[in-house]
Amino acid sequence: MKRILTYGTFDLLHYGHIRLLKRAKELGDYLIVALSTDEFNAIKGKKAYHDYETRKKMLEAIRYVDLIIPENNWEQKRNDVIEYKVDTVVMGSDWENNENFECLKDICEVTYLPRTEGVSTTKIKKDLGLQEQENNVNQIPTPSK
Ligand code: C2G
Repeated sequence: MKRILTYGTFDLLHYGHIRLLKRAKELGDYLIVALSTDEFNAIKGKKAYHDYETRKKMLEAIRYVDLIIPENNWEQKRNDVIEYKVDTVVMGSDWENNENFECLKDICEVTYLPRTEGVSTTKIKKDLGLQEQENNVNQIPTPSK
């Protein structure tokens, strides 16, 4: 059984995340997702909309995901690979050549998959924010003639 491991925040789950998980699972038989905790997101400088438990429940509903473990820090990856007998670590191409993953190449394969263009949690938040502003503008009563 080929065991795959990937890491991420997976906030405001979107088709970029789903495509990553689908392709990662296609590389093996068992997919483990190390999900960033809220505390680790703070270290990463990220503020997720959904808390860890909610993000975990959403990932559990995805057919490609077999196990979810917490990602508490940058340093745990080597132990994760050993403890979960991981064959391949998979990440999106925005992580290509990142030392946090390159350093694992002596104990497992590391594969970077092309990132899905046109969608990101940041873009969703920004676009929604803009739409809200537009809605507010639309709600301003037009001056009576
Ligand atoms: N991703 C993607 N296409 C997108 C958005 C994200 O392929 N349009 C991939 C990312 O490359 C990553 C995964 O989906 O592999 C999860 O993305 P994030 O939740 O943004 O993860 P990130 O904050 O990059 O956390 O230790 C590593 C970090 O925990 C990764």
